[in-house]
Amino acid sequence: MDKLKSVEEGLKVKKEVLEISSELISSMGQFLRRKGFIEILPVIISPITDPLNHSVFEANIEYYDGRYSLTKSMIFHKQLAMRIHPKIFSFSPNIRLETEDKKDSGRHLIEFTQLDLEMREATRDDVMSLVEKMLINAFENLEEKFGTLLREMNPYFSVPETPFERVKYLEALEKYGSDFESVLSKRATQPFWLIDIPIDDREFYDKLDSNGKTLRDMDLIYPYGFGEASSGGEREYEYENIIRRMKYKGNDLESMKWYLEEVKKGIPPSAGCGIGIERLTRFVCNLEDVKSARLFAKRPGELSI
Ligand code: ASN
Repeated sequence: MDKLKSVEEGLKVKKEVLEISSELISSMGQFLRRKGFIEILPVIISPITDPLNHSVFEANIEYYDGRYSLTKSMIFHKQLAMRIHPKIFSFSPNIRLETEDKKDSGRHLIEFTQLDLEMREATRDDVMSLVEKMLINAFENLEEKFGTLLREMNPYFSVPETPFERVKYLEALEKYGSDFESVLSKRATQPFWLIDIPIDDREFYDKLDSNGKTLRDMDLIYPYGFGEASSGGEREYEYENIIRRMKYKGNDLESMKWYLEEVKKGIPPSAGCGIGIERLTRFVCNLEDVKSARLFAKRPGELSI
């Protein structure tokens, strides 16, 4: 059990960081409510979850004759929720049992929370513009409540300017090579969007552009080398397209039958994204590792309380 960390490790988080994180959560929730969103309760276990675009250890629970998976992301439940309400969000706990090579990335926890939001009939631009306003509102509130303290923790803290720059994935790849995301993040002083991500680099559920190569999606990237903040996009919602995309990706159709049956009955078009709370806290507080951004942080390859 040499990988078992002590209780103290999980409790090595500054009180101020927790206060700032709490303020971020509260600001963003209030902002979304003002914009007509409702908060839905998160789904922790389900027979369906996000297949992701990279492999992680599976986290399943056998139950009677069936099997539940722990939520990797609430993407499919967000799409289904669109039948009931046009604007939803959830602070969604995600379990992704990442391999231990990600332990020192500074950005990975195997249990984390994302503010997952989804809007019916929306475009990628609608989501980007909403997120920009939501972050600016949250940063302004932080400035007001924690100004001096925040600047002590993070000399680079500033309320970002809108609109955030939009960088096309393939153009950046050509210009800066395969490490472009990290190169651009390190040289940036403002958050920016990475858009039009190629089909091979993302899951099947982000909508394919009419060019057949890139997706109608986006990642938000933090400056000063903090890297990826959020991913999202417009969604595939038509049965035939979803089946085609799943086959292209090699996803297991059988394990997704619950979702596919509902898609066949019809789900509305939508767009949305998820923003990692611990990464946002890390960025705002200028923390070296995301493990210092929450209580009871669990890093890849470790057991922790
Ligand atoms: N939350 C993301 C989205 O809305 C999905 C993910 O976390 N992989 O696109």
